[in-house]
Amino acid sequence: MENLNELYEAILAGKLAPAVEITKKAVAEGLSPNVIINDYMVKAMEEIGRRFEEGKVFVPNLLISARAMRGALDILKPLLKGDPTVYLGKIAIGTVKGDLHDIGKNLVASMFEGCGFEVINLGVDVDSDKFVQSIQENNVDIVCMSALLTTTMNYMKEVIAAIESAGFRDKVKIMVGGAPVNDTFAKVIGADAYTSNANAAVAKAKELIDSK
Ligand code: B1M
Repeated sequence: MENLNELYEAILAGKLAPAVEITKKAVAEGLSPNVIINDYMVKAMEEIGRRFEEGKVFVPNLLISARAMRGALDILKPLLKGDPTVYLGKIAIGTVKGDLHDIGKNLVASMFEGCGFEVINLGVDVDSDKFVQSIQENNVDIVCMSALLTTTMNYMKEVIAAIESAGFRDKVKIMVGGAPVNDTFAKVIGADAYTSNANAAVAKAKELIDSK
């Protein structure tokens, strides 16, 4: 069996080619994409973040680790796809204004797609108008917002206010996530749910669709 600690080390060191190669081998050996993602890839991103916080590494290190993580994740994405005949509903997802972090958001989007949701990925640095427009034009069931910065998470409240003043609050469920966000914050800003990871987001989205 492939030694996946090498995948952890490759992402931590920002080595794209080895990260991709090890992931391909792990897949060929039948390892679960969820284990590869959660036990090695996400852990490496957490560690590079910790080192950044301690001043041991710098923004370029974050960038190359993110590139290695994305490359490895691209190998796994097709495997997250589920039964194409299942349709659970439509989700618009974006990282809020001022925030460029998209690895977690894209992971959540891929899991949604894999589990039978149609996903409109609005990208990063998404303002309230764009969220409102996505509801207007695409008839979405759930709006999901992601934020990784304490300085951008508060913008989620503005998006909810904009959805309310556009008259769509009763039409959509609103979910929020990202490292600095938590359940209390979600309640305070008037979101319908907070989830801490991609698997929990899928389970909660199914629950919210059932309750509509
Ligand atoms: Co940034 N960064 N970064 N960064 N970065 C953090 C977030 C930070 C915690 C690092 C640290 O100091 N330890 C820190 C934030 C501190 C704070 O606000 N308290 C930080 C900082 C400070 C910054 C800059 C300001 C640095 C600078 O320029 N001086 C700058 C800001 C740029 C901006 O956005 N305007 C910046 C830039 C960057 C890069 C561009 C270099 C790069 C991002 C590349 C990219 O995404 N394309 C980057 C990276 C890579 C990180 C860390 C190291 C890793 C983030 C990541 O990808 N994690 C991060 C440290 C950390 O998080 N520990 C850090 C892996 C990913 C799978 O997890 O995104 O948490 P995550 O997603 C999870 C859950 O949160 C959840 O599910 C996902 C999967 O399980 N989830 C949702 C996420 N969104 C969801 C939405 C949902 C539900 C669940 O909707 C329903």
